[in-house]
Order: sequence, then structure tokens, then C-alpha cells
Amino acid sequence: MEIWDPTHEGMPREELEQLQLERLQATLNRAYKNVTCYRRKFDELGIIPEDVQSLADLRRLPFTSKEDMRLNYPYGMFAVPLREVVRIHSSSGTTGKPTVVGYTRNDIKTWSNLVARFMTSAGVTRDDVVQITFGYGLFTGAFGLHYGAEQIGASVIPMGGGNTEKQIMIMQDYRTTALVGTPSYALTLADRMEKMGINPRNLSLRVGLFGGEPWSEEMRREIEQRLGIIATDNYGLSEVMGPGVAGECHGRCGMHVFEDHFLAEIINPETGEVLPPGEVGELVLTNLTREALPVIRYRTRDITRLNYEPCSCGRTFVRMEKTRGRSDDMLIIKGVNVFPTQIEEVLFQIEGCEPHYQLVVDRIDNVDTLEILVEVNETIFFDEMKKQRSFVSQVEKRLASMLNVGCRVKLVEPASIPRHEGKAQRVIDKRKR
Ligand code: DLL
Repeated sequence: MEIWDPTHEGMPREELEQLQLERLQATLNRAYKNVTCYRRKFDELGIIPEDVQSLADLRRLPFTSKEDMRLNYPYGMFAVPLREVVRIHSSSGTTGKPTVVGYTRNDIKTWSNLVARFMTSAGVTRDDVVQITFGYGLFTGAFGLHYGAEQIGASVIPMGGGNTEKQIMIMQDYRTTALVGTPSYALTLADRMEKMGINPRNLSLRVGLFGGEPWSEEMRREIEQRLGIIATDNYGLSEVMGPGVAGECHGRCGMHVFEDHFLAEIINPETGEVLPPGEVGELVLTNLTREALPVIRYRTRDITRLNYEPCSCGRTFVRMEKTRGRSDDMLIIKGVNVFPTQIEEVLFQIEGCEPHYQLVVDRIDNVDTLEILVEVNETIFFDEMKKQRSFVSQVEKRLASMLNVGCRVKLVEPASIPRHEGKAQRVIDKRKR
């Protein structure tokens, strides 16, 4: 199997570490000089970038979190003036304000090459026809994979999200060979093909590049068997880059973290202590080459494990296991990140709603569903159906526009959501991983 960038992807560990240290020092200097948040954090700890003389010194540096992004909304974490930023994306914040991420022209180039790495290791070449089913927009998924596939020279079909029957028609007529999207959407496509009487094995499809949400090995087997393709996993997050942080090689035994661009650590999410190699904990990532938004020790909240054993593919980069969950309460619904606190914020603003609610997440026919039970006070008349319906639809609209994902709202009587030791149980996730 081809390697996109053999010089870097197969770099001997010692050389790689030297490169990482040089890049880390340059990044720290730029962040300290240009980003007030970092200068303040470093000053508080009495550290200057020059104190970092080895990779082991990384652990002396402060963490960055979504909260830092929120406090510096929208552009406060940028290390370059806005005129050098050529692209802006965003991701859900823990409350109303999303996280804003920017890219310089060089960042876009780097990003495209990183995506090209995992697409190449999945076997995508310039002969492929790549259909992108992620939504184009502020989400990094579609543009990330789009630019990576173009970089390889493949023919890209920028379908965008939804419109399942049209996706299938295009897939048939344009002879799509590589499918890009969330793993759950791959199963939606399989279901619809079945209903339409289309045998996926009669299509040209041969490989799938899936990511943006957690999925299990069972789900991989189901996708592969039903669509007759090889299904590969890739991982990333907007705050650090978007897709292109890590991706599987053909061995499919963990995702190689592109360590020449990102430093990976595993910490105990409770104490922040760095854990020894091989232990399960929260992944923390540091950008090594990003110009517009270099993040230092970003707490991804994703729980995983790093494997430093050499891989048979020849890449020297560490492999991360499939994520095992999160150390915060973020949910991923239809590939969209949702925080319960975002919902709370909307409910607080609506007269008649109490800030007591419960989210019931399920997966029906391979599609995620979100139902929100909302306690209302006596000002809402349960006996006036028409008024109640219009109230519900107003709440649903407000929530959908904030969350970027549709939901069903059900009003319930005051104090009817069970409290445990005074706390409500906010989330019931019925999906099996
Ligand atoms: O989901 C970037 C992405 C797009 C990656 C397309 C791969 C493909 P965000 O919207 O910021 O960015 O969400 C990031 O999604 O912290 C994980 O919790 C989750 N996530 C992303 N990829 C995977 C994966 C994009 N392969 C958050 N497996 C991350 C498990 C994933 N979780």
C-alpha cells in the first residue's frame, strides 16, 4: 500500500523526536508572543518558552480547554492577524457560543496533506471517485476530506449531507469508488439501498473513509458486509485541525497519530497527571505546525490508549485505539457535537420552561434520534392542545437552530424528571456502541 509522505510517516523515532522538539519550541514562541491567553497562563506559572528544552518538559505547560476557546471567542486564540486567515470553521461549544477555528494558506496546505495521508493509506488514488456525504459548512469534515482527496488527485463529488436517494443515484451513475461520511450514515445508505432493491455489490464502491463520531468494530463489520467495502476509521477535532489528526493504515490496528504535526499525551482526566505509555486515559494534543491557531496541550476529552509498538505498515507514528468514551458530557448525535448545557441555555430563555430536562438519545434504523423531555411550570396549559403544540414547535425550532440537529420535545409536569440526590439525570443514551 502506498504511503503519501514516506519521509515523515516512516521517520526513525529519534529523528522524529528531534523534529517535534524543534517544532514545539517554535510553536511555543509564537503562541507566547501572539496569544494573550497563553502569555498569561505561562506567566502565572512562571514559565517562558525557552524553559522547554526537551519533550519531557511539555508536562510543565498548562492545558488548553474548550472553556479557553469560549472565553476568547471569537478570534482571541488566533496567533496571526485576521488578514492572514483564509478559512474559518467552528465546532460546538459547551454553551451558546461555538468554538471558532482559523487556517492560514499554509495551514490549509498542511491540512490537505494530512488528510491525503490517511486517504492514501486507505488505498485512495487519483483513479478514485470520492463522494463526500458530510455537510459542507462550518463543520470541518466535508472541506477537510474534500481538499485531501483533491490533493491526491481523485475526482471529488461534493454531495454534502442528506438526500439519501439522490446520493445513491449519483453513486450508481457517477461510479463512486470511495465513500466519505459518518459510519452511521453508511448504514443509512445500506438500509435505503436495500429498500430500493439495489445491490451495493453491483456498484463501483470499494472503500469507505469514516469518522466524526465513535463507532465499534461490530459496526465496521456490518458496514463492510452490507456495502461490500473496506471501512476505515479516521479521527480529528476542529480545535486541533479537523479530520487529519490520525488515521488507520491498511492493517487497521489503531489510528496513526500524525506525530510530526501533533504531540500526543495521555492523562488521568481527574488529576491531569501524565500516564505512562499504554495506559487508558484522556488524549491531550499539541499542535506543532499550525500557524493560525496553535493549541497547546488541548484536552480533547476523548478517552483512548496509545500503542508505541512498531506497526507492520512501516509507519513509525504511535497508534491510538478507537475512543472509549469521553471525560465530559458531550454527545455526538448524527455526527454533530451536542452539550447538555447548550440545551439548558436555550430553555432558560423560554418563558414557561424549567431548567429541568432529560435527553433521550437513541438510534432507530441506524439514524440517531434526540428526544428532549422538558419540565414546564403552571403557566403552560396542558389542557389546551393547540397552544401546547405551537409552544412545543417553538421550543423545537429554537433548540434545532442552536444545536444544528433536529430534536423532538416532550413537555412534562414539574418535578416529574427523577432527581438523584438532588441532581437530575440529564442524559439517557440508548445507543449501543
Ligand atoms: O468531527 C472532525 C472530523 C470530521 C474527524 C470528519 C473525522 C472525520 P469536531 O466536530 O470538532 O471534529 O468533533 C470532534 O468528534 O473530539 C471525538 O469525540 C469525535 N470524533 C471524531 N472522529 C472520531 C472517530 C470532527 N473516528 C470530536 N472516532 C472528537 C471517535 C471521533 N470519535
